[in-house]
Amino acid sequence: MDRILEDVVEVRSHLGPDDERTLADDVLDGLTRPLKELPPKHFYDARGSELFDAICELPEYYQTRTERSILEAHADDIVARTGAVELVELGSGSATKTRVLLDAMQEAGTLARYVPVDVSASTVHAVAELLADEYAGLSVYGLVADFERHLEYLPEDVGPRLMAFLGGTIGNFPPGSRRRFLRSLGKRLGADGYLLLGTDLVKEPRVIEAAYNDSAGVTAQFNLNVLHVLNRELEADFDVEAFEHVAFFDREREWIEMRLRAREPQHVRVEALDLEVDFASREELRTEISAKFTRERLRGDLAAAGLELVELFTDPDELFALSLARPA
Ligand code: AVJ
Repeated sequence: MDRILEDVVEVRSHLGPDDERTLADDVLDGLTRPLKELPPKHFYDARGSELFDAICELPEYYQTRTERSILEAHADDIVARTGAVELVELGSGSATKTRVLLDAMQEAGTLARYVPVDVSASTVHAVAELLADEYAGLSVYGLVADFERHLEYLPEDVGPRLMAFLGGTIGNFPPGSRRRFLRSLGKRLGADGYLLLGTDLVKEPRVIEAAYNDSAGVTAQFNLNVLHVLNRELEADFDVEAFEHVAFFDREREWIEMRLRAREPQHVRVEALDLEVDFASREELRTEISAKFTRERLRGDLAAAGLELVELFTDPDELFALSLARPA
């Protein structure tokens, strides 16, 4: 690292030995239920993150590029309204969208600090150094942490905070924990902070389903990759080829479900857990829900979390939304 950067970049890690247990606990809980289930966060090993990046480039997967276009159109407005001096970004990942906001803050002359939060230490270090180098005078406080459990480690705000939770990842939370999580974000906004929340919107099911059943089969690989994660991390012996990718829009709940369906009966051993799991023919394992929102649902969820919807930005086709909210 540059000598100069050492003064402006600080990275703290709050992941401990307990965090390795979450995969084991999730697998033990999830695979012994009558309706088998795994939380989507285990998709993202190195290969899974690569596959997700590839998904974002797919013609059918409109979310990423639409969210970016909304940000580009409204970043100045967002910065002007919030007076934000710092950007806290949950699940920072690759910094393309981050730059749009940081550019607007720099132009407004308010940019002071960037706080990326991610479970991947290498991601946080890389993005911290890159951006501290790119933006003169920017101080970076990186947090290697699980934003579902470690928000208490966020530093005190240094002025009006903009907390960004982009990409539509809030859709992975089932309705109850979604509201609980939003409430926990609200508590970390500081005195005059705002939340910037990205959500996919309800639309024609055909369009939504195509985004999770792409013709190149990348989403299928992404879904199946979680079985490779279990094979490697927990010494399981899933025959990955024996499962197929399933994704459909549940019209009543207004969410996408991704599942892995056993093509024929399967017996799986998870060595590290001393666990044996059986799948009947065509039995499904749910691997993700991805909720789609209406304005009413957004307003309702935010209100239930003690937040007031200040402005909702969307694209001309109303595919995706960026909500700006503050404590009510
Ligand atoms: C990262 C949770 C927003 O739900 O669209 C993409 C993950 N899953 N394709 C989404 C995902 C299948 C994505 N999120």
